Amino acid sequence: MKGEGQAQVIHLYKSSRRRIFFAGLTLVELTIAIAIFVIAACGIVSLFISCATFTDSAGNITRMTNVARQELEDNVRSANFATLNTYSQLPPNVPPRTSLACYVQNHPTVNDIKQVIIVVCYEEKSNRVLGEDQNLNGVLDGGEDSDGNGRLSSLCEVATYIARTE
Ligand SMILES: [Ca+2]
Ligand SMILES: [Ca+2]
Repeated sequence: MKGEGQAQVIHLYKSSRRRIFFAGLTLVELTIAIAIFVIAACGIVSLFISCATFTDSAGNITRMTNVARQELEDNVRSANFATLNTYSQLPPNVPPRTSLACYVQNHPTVNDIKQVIIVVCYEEKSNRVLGEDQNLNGVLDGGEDSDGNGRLSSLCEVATYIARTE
């Protein structure tokens, strides 16, 4: 008798659990669950897109800084010290959608040293121009000098001093 009662209790317990398990979700609960899932999914997708954009920009900055470094090695270091002056280059000498400007100025106190700053500006896939040269002509035009230093500026710059060797 005791065993039979215990079996009934177990049966009732199992059937109530099964009823709760198979009761399913109401429409409101389902709607809320889907809304939470959609919001979370949108956040994750936008995070992935942002990460891809930042990675692309970082790669471009590295490539364009290397363009500036290559210009320094190829043209500036081998140039005649006396005739080395400010100049700019446009494609095909530099990659497409890119401008390069080389600023040369005499050292304020030492005659035989010149400061050289090579600035590379470029247009990203999103049509955003990185650097102040908004029209990519290698020249500082009106309204482009946003930091007021009197020359083109960019994240992709290489600066050095060249000394007279002859
Ligand atoms: Ca310009
Ligand atoms: Ca500037």
